[in-house]
Amino acid sequence: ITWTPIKEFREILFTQHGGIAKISINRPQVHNAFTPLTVQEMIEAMDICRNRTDIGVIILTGEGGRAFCSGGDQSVRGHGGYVGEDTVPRLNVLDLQKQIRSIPKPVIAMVAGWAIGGGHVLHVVCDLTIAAENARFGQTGPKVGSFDGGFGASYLARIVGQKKAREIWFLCDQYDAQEALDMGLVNKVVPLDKLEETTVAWCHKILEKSPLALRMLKSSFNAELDGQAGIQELAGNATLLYYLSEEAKEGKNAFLEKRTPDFSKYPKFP
Ligand code: 2NE
Repeated sequence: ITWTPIKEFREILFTQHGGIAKISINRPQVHNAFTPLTVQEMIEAMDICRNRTDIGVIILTGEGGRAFCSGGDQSVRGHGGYVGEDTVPRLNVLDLQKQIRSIPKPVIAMVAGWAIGGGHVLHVVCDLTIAAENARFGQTGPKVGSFDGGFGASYLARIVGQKKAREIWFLCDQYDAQEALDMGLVNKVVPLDKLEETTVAWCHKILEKSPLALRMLKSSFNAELDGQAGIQELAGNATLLYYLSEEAKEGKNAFLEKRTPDFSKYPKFP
């Protein structure tokens, strides 16, 4: 599989294969722990994916085959957050989580090795997860003086159930790929050497489908869980569809032509 660079970054790789974009954390020496810069770069890459009409699906992963992501880089954890070159403490991974959920294109976590702590939450918020047999999942928050009570707790509980989610956070145990599959935390487990090939095959299946239907479905799944923000996303898609109609265009055209709109020919569906 040939991946063509989209944009150069310092702590991530951002590449493309046809309609598939791949965002890969490139800090394998620390099991792809993220700094504020890593996250800022992922946010920018995700934004590019959102705006590029030729991109239909996004793979989120980590370089090296030994880790997807081990969470926030503890060596730059300061007073009130993770500290980058500007010395400002941040938890900008929370913005990335929201972005992954709201981008109107499927995001697939491709997990080899560790998906731990804030790295585990990143795969949780992706739409789908494909795991290699060497994948290991878990939270460490209460062990290292942290927690994610947002999507990391409530959305995790929606996926694996309340009892299991509380076990994951309270015990900080690690779970292998088969255990993750059994609890519905991942969609598929494959040998490590088949991970990318399988993920790309899933992407191609998705790319064959109607992008608007996928978009509506993603926001529909979110709407039930995300309250007013979820409804806003779903309603935004309704507006998009309405703008495509002749009926909506009649309203705009009448305004620009300084006449009364004539909606009489548009049906009042039962
Ligand atoms: C992932 C795990 C279990 C792997 O263990 P092992 O034994 O296979 O590897 P090792 O030797 O621990 O790690 C290899 C190198 O990567 C560094 C290690 O310090 C080590 O460096 P050297 O000793 O070779 O120099 N490394 C690994 N994870 C790192 C990290 N997160 N930050 C900085 N360096 C890291 C084991 O490595 C582990 O438990 N890692 C820590 C996982 C963790 O606690 N992550 C933070 C959770 S909190 C969080 O992510 C968060 C949040 O809760 C809320 C908001 C935002 C973030």
